[in-house]
Amino acid sequence: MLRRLQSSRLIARGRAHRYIASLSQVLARRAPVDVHPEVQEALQSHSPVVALETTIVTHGMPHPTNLETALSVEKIVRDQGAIPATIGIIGGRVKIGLQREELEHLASPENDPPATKVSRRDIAATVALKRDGGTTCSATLIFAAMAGIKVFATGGLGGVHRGAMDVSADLYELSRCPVGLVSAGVKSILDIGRTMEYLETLGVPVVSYAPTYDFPAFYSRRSGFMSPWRVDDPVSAANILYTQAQFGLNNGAIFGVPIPEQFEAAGETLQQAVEIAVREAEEQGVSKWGKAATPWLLNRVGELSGGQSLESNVALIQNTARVGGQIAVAYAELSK
Ligand code: PSU
Ligand code: MN
Repeated sequence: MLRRLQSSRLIARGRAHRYIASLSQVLARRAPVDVHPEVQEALQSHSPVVALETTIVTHGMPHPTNLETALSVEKIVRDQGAIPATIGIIGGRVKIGLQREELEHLASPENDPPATKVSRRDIAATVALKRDGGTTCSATLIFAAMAGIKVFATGGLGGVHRGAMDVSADLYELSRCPVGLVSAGVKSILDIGRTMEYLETLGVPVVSYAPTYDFPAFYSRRSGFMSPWRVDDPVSAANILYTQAQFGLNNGAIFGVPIPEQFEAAGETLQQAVEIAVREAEEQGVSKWGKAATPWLLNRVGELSGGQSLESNVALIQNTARVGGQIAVAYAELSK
């Protein structure tokens, strides 16, 4: 009985699932992974941990806002009673939890060669060639799942791009990493309707963490597309993740947390900038550069909006970090 209870706890804590090796297996194979001592201690004692990505640092925001934001987000996670694990790759070593100097290094605009933007496909090459890498949601989900981290907070995730056949790897990883991704929704640089349809096909629940079912659209609180589910407290969100774990459903879930209300007005202006940027990207054939599309669009929206997009971006990720911290605390409570 005790053994059965223990194994059910292991599953709920994300230790036992089929698609991704556990951290102990990976370490036993002497893969170049370093776990921050504080994160390791939290994982061992089953304390709440929140994963954070680094593409937002290397490709999503200009210096020094990228560094300031990453540090502030770590602090917000701590303020909720959880330990932040910012994930990235430095000199070919995967870091689960970055030291301050490592974060400063990734955030620096002067790295030569610059850090790569890493999704699943780029992990092995970045490690083998000893490069630096900012992990996207997709790669961050993989390392979070490996470590048994159940909650991950970010700003925006990727999705189905408009028109072109460009579907973010984030969506596939959500279908095979049992991690709750807390984000402010997807940007309207994407086709939000198709992104939602595709997530349904992949079996990934989309949950609005809001008073309405409306799925948030990053700069704006509502996209006009309805999520199938809605919660507005951390315990309900954690319960969904816990139930998925109990049933051995190895997929993740998306929690869409709308940007704070005071940024709603800016959202309308930003929407116009997004429309212009998407048109320009098509005209200039940006999609030929593959993974450059998202960073290019983010940067162009920033230019067109005179920096207003950056202010909204900082506010919304701080908000998802707060909610992510709370969900992680609630999850740890459930799996005790
Ligand atoms: N959307 C944003 N900001 C970001 C990203 C997306 O508003 O920084 C980053 C995230 O790391 C996300 C990645 O996982 O871009 C998606 O890139 P792609 O569309 O190439 O999959
Ligand atoms: Mn893409």
